[in-house]
Amino acid sequence: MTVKPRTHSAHWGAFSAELQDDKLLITPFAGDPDPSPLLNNFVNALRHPVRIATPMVRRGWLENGPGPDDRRGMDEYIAISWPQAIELAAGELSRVAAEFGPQAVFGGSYGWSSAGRFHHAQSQVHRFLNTTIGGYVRSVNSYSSGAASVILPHIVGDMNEIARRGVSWEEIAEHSQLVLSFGGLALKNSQVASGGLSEHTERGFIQQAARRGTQFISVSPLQTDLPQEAQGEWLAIRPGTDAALILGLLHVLVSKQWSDEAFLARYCVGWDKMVAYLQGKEDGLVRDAAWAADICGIDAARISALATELYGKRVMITVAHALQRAEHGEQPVWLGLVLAAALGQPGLPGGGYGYALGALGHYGKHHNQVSFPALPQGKNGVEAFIPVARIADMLLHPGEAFRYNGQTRHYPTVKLAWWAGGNPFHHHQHLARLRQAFNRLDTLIVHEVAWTATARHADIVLPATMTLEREDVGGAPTDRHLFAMQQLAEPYGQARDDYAIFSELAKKLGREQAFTEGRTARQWLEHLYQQMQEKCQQQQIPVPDFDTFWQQGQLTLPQLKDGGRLLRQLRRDPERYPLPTPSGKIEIFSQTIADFNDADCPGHAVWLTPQQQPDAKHPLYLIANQPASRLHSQLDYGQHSVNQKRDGREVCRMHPQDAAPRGIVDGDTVKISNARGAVLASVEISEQIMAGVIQLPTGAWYDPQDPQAAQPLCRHGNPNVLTLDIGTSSLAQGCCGQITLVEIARYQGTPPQVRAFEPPTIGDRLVVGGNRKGGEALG
Ligand code: PGD
Repeated sequence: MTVKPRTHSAHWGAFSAELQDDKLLITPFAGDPDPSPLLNNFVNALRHPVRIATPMVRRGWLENGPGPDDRRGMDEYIAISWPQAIELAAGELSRVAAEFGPQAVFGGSYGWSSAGRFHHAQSQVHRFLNTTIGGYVRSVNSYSSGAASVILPHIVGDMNEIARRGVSWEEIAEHSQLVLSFGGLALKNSQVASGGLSEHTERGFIQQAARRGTQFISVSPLQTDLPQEAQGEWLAIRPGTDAALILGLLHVLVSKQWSDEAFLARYCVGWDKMVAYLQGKEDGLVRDAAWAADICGIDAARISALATELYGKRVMITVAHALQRAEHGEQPVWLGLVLAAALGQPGLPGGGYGYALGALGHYGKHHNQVSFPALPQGKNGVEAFIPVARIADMLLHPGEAFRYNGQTRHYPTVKLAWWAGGNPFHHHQHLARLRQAFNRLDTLIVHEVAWTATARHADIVLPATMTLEREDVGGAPTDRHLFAMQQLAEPYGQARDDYAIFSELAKKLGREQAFTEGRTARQWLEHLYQQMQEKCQQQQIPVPDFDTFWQQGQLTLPQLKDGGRLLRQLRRDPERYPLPTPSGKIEIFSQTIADFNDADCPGHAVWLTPQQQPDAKHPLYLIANQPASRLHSQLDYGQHSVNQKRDGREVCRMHPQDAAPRGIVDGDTVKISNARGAVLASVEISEQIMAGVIQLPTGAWYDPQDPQAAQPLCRHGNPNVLTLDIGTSSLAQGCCGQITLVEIARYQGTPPQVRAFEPPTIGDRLVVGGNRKGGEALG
């Protein structure tokens, strides 16, 4: 089949795609100065055998009916028709809603799905559940910034303003003298942005800044977290100890009287309490450079020298998302801001604090004057929610109390979970525990493009189209280009768009009009576009009509250059532009947080020793960070991702000093293990990682050799087998997926074959029996 070039967009870049004799050819958007190699993950994806071709139902669920079942994750599936699937799924939703109410349905459905704004799967799930059964148990915050999104509103008033709308790259390239980056600025992270990213400009700006003389210092266990273009310095730090380092730096500034007392008095509250803590006024423990050195592994002289380098310069402090995906992850986020304040930098051109700069392609960009609207989600009548990473706790401990942002709440009792556009067996921690948690459900319904581990745990699997098989509009508030995502290929097998699936289900439930409002998918695109067009007209921004936009394939929107405005305005006039914090100032001490009385997040930033400490059994840190070869787990079977694996396995990195005593050499298959399980990976020996640390990126599809084992072995290299499923603190309850502790050994014998991309067993016989309603419907 041959199809002429069509415009399209992904979270990792805009492109045009064409089919030549069934071969997919991708050409990056001509305006992108540094296109992402992730585009190559599309070339073999459309007709890959791991795609899901028809609706499926898990045999155990069909035979025994809804209910807890340990066979999830290892059962076979039965292919069913769409009418059967719609009947089963709608029937089960009705049963649960009638017996237990919508508060027994979990519809958080966390996940990035695809770039199109209309077919955004999570919004579709929410709208469907709101308009059909009146609501669902939702989740709040994200796996990306679980801790930061709760702490930042308390201390600076607004997360968006300090992150997405923070100081721009343009300003940094022009003004910053020193960029001190905790967690680095790796381009593998800024190559993606939810909704789309048409211009990858980070490399260029870093290059431009370095040429002008900006000094870059990256504090990280991994040298590769700072792009070569920065020509910067790598300060290797023990994982999870940045808070201690920053306290040590603050102590030096205070003792040398280099802290900007005028700034601290006028624009901040609580500096006196921080100084008392640094000096150990209450507990006798002085948090000086020597104290910090013992914890973070950077020697005291270097910490003092770093403070000297910072003093008197235009300094930009950045703290990566990764740092707060760890025990007490709130603390480095808070301390990064305190350090910038102590240096008197917030609000100066190219100075201050950029939370998560470089962690995603959104940050450091300008904002569109008008954005493309989201699909309206309707009203959720259920009050219960969980912090997103507490999913397993909720399912394992219904009714139990938990702390969140100063409140004591209780986990709801959930019977049915509906997931579209996410992969919990990629994004969650301690996967054996997650499996136990999902096994408690009556029913798990999943819409997926391909047989991910999440789909393999589902009771009803509904095959979804992938982005290239449908129409949508791609765009983000930080991307000046809006793209018509034109359909390139027919859906795989019987796959349907999430919207089509939900429309059919809503019809079955007698709520079609409420869900669809009488619109086809194309009519929704036109409707949403018209809403944007009206807003543009109000602001005298010329935009073409929908048909012209669709034909042109793209549109350029005007942008506001107002990055960093929150702190710039505060600095200009704190009375006129107070921060949206209780004091109107930067809260170095927060009375609100102090009054929560949670020992694991007191009223000012502190160093708290994590419960995970290296010991004889697990002497090495494992960093489970974002992958370079794909977005999360998406298209792990794609060409580019597969090409970076070795023997089909994910590659981990370790230092020669750790490899030699274990007899490990480059290219070996290794087993990385701890009390929660083990994973196999291929090893690369590298001096770009500090000794005592192993790095294994996330995103290799979970491929357990023994799915039922309490400590499973993943043949493919998914590090979330090993990570710990606890909250960052009682304040935010963010995920702690970034760091854990492990041992590593050479794999003895012939390693088992990776089977992650083979579909599960599909049964050829429909066995209808037991006591279930669904089976009767199929009979
Ligand atoms: P993705 O792989 O993007 O991961 O977690 P997330 O669940 O978002 O999953 C998206 C899924 O949606 C894919 O399986 C894809 O096939 C499917 N999909 C794509 N398009 C569609 C569609 O149109 N319809 C449907 N129905 N499905 C679709 C990411 C999460 O992981 C995030 S954001 C972060 S930041 C966390 N990072 C870490 C980490 O650093 N370390 C650890 N250990 N763990 C993490 N987990 C988190």
